[in-house]
Amino acid sequence: MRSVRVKMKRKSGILAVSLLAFSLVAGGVGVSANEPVNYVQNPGFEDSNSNAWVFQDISGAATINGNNTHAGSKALNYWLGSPFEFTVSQTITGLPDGRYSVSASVEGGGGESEAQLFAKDFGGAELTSDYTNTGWAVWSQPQITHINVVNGQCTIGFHIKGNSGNWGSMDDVVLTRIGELETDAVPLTINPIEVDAFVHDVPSLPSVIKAVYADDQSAIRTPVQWEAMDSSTFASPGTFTVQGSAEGFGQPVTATVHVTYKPIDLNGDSVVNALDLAWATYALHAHIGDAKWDEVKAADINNDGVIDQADLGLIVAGMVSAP
Ligand SMILES: [Ca+2]
Ligand SMILES: [Ca+2]
Ligand SMILES: [Ca+2]
Repeated sequence: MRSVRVKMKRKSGILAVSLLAFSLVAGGVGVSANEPVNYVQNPGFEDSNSNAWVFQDISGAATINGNNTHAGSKALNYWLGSPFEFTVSQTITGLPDGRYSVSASVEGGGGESEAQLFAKDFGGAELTSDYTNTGWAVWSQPQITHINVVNGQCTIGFHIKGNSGNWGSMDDVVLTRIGELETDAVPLTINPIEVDAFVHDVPSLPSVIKAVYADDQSAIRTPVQWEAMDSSTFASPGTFTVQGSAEGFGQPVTATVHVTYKPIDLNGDSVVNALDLAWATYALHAHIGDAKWDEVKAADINNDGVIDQADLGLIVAGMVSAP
């Protein structure tokens, strides 16, 4: 009897502390006591009939069920035997202005084209934490900590673009207020932008670039305008750089373009030899506009619209230098 009484006392003590934390935040003081408020509804997916989470999932890959839970008896799980894409999100309103953090526990087999925790619609550019699952029950905690809420709301969720057979799960989503709005600019790093192009083809530069926060590795994506490229810069093999300006960045961004001839292994057997030369010789004198051009254009190694001695010469050069 005594132990029961002690337990009840302790429980009511915890309740009192969390109510205090809630009333302080709700009152606009912005100070949380020991237990920060988690603003997410149904954060551990324990209620599978909850309307709190909105599914945009045409393929039906995602479900709340009892597989692979991080805590409790349910989690958000996904699997499909064909390529799929879905978003599961929740819009939270009534948030006091301030800086917030969102995190979740995730695991899975990996291999997705995209696996993201995201935060958006809070008055700033969408933020993502792009994560990689590394195995069954190997839980990791992606986190986004630069959510500066200025409009009283935030939409958080997961976006998964999966390949056939990909699977994973998410659980224990936490959105907490971690401080006042950030006033100082936080440095962002733009990952090197590398672009490959064949000679004479206009290099395809990205229209949006990704910039990453050093501390939590979360990222924003922002449109970029590139300076015009003179066609002479990609008329021969080599490397050159292009400058661009990205929204919200004081300094220019740089893309490095690697220009190469087209592959000389024409029959795709990983060896450059007389068979490839014969292939190109068969197509000799063909030029752009010919009926069979699409069929033979791979032999236009220097990509100038005609198959001639220059292309044969490049293949021979590759044969000579082959091990
Ligand atoms: Ca759970
Ligand atoms: Ca070959
Ligand atoms: Ca050519």
